[in-house]
Amino acid sequence: ADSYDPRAVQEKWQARWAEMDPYRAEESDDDPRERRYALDMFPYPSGDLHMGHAEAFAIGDVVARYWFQRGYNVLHPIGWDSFGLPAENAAIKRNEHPAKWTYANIETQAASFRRYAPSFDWSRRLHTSDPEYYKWTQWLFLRFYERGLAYRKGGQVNWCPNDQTVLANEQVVGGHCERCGALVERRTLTQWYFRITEYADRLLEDMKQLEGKWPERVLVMQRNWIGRSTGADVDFVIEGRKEPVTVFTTRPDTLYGATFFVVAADAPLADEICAPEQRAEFEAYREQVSRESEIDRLSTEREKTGVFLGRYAINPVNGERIPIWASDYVLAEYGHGAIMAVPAHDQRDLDFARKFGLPVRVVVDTGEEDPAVTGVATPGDGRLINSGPLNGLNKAEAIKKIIQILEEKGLGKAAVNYRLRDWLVSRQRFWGCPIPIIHCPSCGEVPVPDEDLPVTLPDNLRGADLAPKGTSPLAAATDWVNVSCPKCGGAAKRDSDTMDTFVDSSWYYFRYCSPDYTEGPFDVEQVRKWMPVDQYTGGVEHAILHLLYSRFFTKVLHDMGMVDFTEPFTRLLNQGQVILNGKAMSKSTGNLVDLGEQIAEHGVDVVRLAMLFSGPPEDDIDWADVSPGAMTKFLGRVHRIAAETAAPVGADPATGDVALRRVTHRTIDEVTTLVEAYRFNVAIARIMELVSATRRAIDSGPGAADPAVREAAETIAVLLSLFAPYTAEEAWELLGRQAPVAKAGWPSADPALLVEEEVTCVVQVAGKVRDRLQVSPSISEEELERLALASEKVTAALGGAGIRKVIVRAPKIVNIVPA
Ligand code: ANZ
Ligand code: ZN
Repeated sequence: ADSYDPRAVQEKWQARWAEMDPYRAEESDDDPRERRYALDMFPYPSGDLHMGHAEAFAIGDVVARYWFQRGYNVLHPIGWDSFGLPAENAAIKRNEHPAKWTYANIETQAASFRRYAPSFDWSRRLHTSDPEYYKWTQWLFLRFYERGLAYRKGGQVNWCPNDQTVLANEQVVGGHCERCGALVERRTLTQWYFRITEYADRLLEDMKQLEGKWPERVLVMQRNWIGRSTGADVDFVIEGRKEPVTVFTTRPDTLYGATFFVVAADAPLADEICAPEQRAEFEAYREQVSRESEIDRLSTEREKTGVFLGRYAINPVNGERIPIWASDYVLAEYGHGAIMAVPAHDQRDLDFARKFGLPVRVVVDTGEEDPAVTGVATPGDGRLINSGPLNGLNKAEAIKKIIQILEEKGLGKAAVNYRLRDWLVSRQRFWGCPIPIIHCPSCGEVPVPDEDLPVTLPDNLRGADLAPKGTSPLAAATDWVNVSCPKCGGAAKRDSDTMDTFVDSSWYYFRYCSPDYTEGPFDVEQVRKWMPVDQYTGGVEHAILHLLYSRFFTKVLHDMGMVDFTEPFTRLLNQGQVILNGKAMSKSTGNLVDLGEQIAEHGVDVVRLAMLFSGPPEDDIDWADVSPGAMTKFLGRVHRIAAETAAPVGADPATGDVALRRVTHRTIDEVTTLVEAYRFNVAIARIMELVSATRRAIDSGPGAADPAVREAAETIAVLLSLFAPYTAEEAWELLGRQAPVAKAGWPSADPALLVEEEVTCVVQVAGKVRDRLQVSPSISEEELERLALASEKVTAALGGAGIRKVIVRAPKIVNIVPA
């Protein structure tokens, strides 16, 4: 009887659902339902879907399906993030165009999605590599350009020698390329940037809207990435230089303790001011520094290195002459690329001072031992000493006072600094969105006119044409790159770089609101109705990059008057990873489970349920620990209950067994709360309990013809439809109901059935009834024993005798046998 095979019903329902198309979002205002937007991070089409996708999309689908059941007008779209390097690498290897590999993989994934059956509105499908989409990526680039938010500048950039392209700072992890792991080099190149730093304050400030709705750790990561520091800019005169040099410090209170000055070895300033007699040494050092990663440079563990530049700076408050050094621990691109060094109170400065024999002067008495002796800097609070007008003040008072003094004398001012840098968006690769700019020898940078968009990629390049050469492969496509200038008509060249694919993914969720719109990137009216996204589900690997960029785009669109909100994603859920045997899955080590094989073996419902039942959605799932067999059995029990249910459709449940009805309604109540709190694993456990109770009611209770059994069976089907859609649909049909179960409507719990009933428990001592307790029918044996032993009447009956044995039959009898 338990021979239900969840795989057997998949094809039947997949075809029927495709016909019914039940998950269309309704655009019309005639639809009175409240709108909800459930968004999943869209996939990159690298091969077929994998276990990670299966988990993420199962989680996102629970939320969307719950909203469908609650009667909302739900937008739950799907698309593909389809530009990117892997397609290009595959094309080079196979001597093809990247589009071929890309769109073939998209079809494979789409077919797998159809089988996996998330509640998508397929009519809104988009691909970022379609000209209909990237036309608007280019349009947005041009709007950014007009607003001064897209600009080109020369400077030091991260260069991946393997991928032969630049990388954003965000794409360098521990000094290595995020994609291929190669050691990243620094190169001086002219590149396109988005001025995200202009939004640093708002990106921080608006996080208030996300408190309690986004995972705290994501907010912390964003905050740290933006890295706001407050302090002061202080101007130091350099002997023999007209312009003073500004330094940023978070500790202007320690200004009297500055005993030397350090310039980033790779900053132009170091090169400019280096004295002739120090030049050879400096240049050798600078060469060494150019090969170091930023992480290494900032490490406090490393031994300090540097060279004296043969020049001196003047401390603006006490006129002291301090030597100027070049070192790698000061970064060219942070603050002003130069610092005042206060070795007594900053550990890196102290390490440097001790290495090169520079003086250490304590200016804040923290009560700790002399840093010059201990080698340990004292960054804490204390009383200011050796500091003229600051003497006697504490740190906060001294900071305030010195800023006031500096501002009065025009020697400095309060300042805020950010770790965040502008976003480098140009890539020297083919398979990306072309930058819609033309370079004209007479007019300079000329935007491609809107009416000429999209600038499409050439489709005649193959294999070796796409190989990385250090410049974009597009530069070599002469037919494509040579154009006439839109302004003067003269010979000009297209910009041959393409955009970082994170640009494509920064606005796709707007496009879903009106995917076929031809008048702009999106229909502002539709966006106003659907957005912000109510629930965004995806991996924590996007905690910084994608989410920060999307937040930035939204704010720019807000400033352009195109949207009326400033944060795109109201709630964020980061699912854990699917691992195996305690380790990340990986092709190269063979530690891998194939989703297709799992589905072929167990069926979609079992895979989904196993994912969702294994733990809270945020936790990692070790596939070695899950039990698909148990899920198959459970689904079999659901199926059998539906098949055996004998009360007719519409039978009045009020005439049914009250005990089972209580379990049913308690389950509805609890599952509702649990789903809303994303505790899907516990919700499934509750449904399992209801299944057991229903089984008992059929076998040894009121029987299959009781209307309460039908009520329970229908409830099981609807609740289960969030987690195991195929079996739920099949059960629904067996119960004589009309598909789709997904829109059956969420049941509501009858409050009258939620009130805990009580039963009387008889407590006996040596076979004689001594007390009667009113208890819950579901009380545990332990709890009941505790209550019985606490009874005064029992204590009196025992009369000081010990206890030999307690026999508990919850909830009705406790029998105490005295010693
Ligand atoms: C003097 C001083 C005294 C500092 C002291 C700290 C403690 P955050 O918090 O990260 O913003 N600094 C400034 N520009 C730098 C650069 N380009 N590369 C490396 N270090 C730089 O750090 C600001 C502090 O880091 C600044 O405050 C400066 O050192 C250093 F007891 O100035 B401080
Ligand atoms: Zn021109």
